[in-house]
Amino acid sequence: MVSHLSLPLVESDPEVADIIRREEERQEYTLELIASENHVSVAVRTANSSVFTNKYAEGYPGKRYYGGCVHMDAIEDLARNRLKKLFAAEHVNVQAHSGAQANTAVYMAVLKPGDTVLSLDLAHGGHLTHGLKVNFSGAMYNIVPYGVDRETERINMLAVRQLAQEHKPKLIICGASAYPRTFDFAAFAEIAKEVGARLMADVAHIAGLIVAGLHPSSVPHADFTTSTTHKTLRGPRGGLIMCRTADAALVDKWIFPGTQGGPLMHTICAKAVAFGEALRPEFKHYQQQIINNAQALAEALRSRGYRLVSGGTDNHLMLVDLRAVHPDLTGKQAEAWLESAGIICNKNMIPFDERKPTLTSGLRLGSPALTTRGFKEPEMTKVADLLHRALSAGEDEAGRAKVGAEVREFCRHFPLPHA
Ligand code: DSN
Repeated sequence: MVSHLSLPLVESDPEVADIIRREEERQEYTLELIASENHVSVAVRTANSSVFTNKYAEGYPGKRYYGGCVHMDAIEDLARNRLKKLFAAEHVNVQAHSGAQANTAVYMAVLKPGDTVLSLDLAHGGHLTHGLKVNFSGAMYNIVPYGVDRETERINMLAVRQLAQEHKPKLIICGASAYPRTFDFAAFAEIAKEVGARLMADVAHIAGLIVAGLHPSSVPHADFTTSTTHKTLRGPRGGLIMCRTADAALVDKWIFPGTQGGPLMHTICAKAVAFGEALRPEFKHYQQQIINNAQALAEALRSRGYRLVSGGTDNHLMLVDLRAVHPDLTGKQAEAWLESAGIICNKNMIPFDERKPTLTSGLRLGSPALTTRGFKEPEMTKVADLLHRALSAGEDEAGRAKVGAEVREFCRHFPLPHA
């Protein structure tokens, strides 16, 4: 493959250039099934590596702490306006360096140490910043977790309401990193209202689907919506917050100066480009294809005997319970075997998993990245076949290598976005 590195980097630092070239090659010739990853456009990548990386711009447009911010203001305003339009949001903040930073700012805005927070258990699909003990959120706040129903493996809103009434949380968090079903944001908002809690929706995984109208939006219901920008939204690695005008000053204050210093202006520049792409009609088609592809992959896996948590998926991801086909195989071992065959995914707990988080009984698979490279339903069926064959080869290294060669050839027909 042709590398896309610029000559100055190749000449000035061949060691780094070589590592980048190898990563380009890895991405080009492997099947990316990590649900939270994607391949950005060349336009997004160009903006992300622009001269905006040279500039300090602490503060907000029109109120900066440094001179020379005229173009910083222009780009941040453009990013903010495009984002407002995408989600019909009253107020947005595009400075959060990441999803974790976005969540931190919201917690600082509405909580005091020791306050009670109701959030989805990480072991049932939640996120570490939603209250894991070893994360600041779990160390700082009194976390009451809700889980999924054992039978349906879906969030049971009656159970959420009961917990909320019992524990009277200050903040309710909805959103997940491994939940294949639709969130009922309106029901969460109703519960929050009943118990006097604020509501935060972390839509990092499903942001692109929301923009396309393929998942209900959290924005009319939640006090705060946080997200990353690099998953289904297909922008640069970063975060954002959306809220109502009444909370705008509070949110902005807790991003800067509350929890961050100088914004990453090159990332904000790339966010502006990504938001511009998401405003185009083709973005809706892309999101619809993500869902179609997830369903095709789910169906092909089911027909090969795999059990999917909750029986399937409404969105871009699925959780595969490996035990139905490979009772002794851990997610950890499966992830490693698949990687050796060029299929990249992550081990994941399934609800009520009896194995440790470092082993797990499941895999999380997502369709956004493969959809970006042009895969449609027939290709997803082939992905399921390759995946099943690699796992069935198991210890047989030669068998996995054979699948790996097919994966490489397959990828050659679907090149990544290039200049
Ligand atoms: N690590 C991300 C994911 O994979 O879902 C969430 O932050």
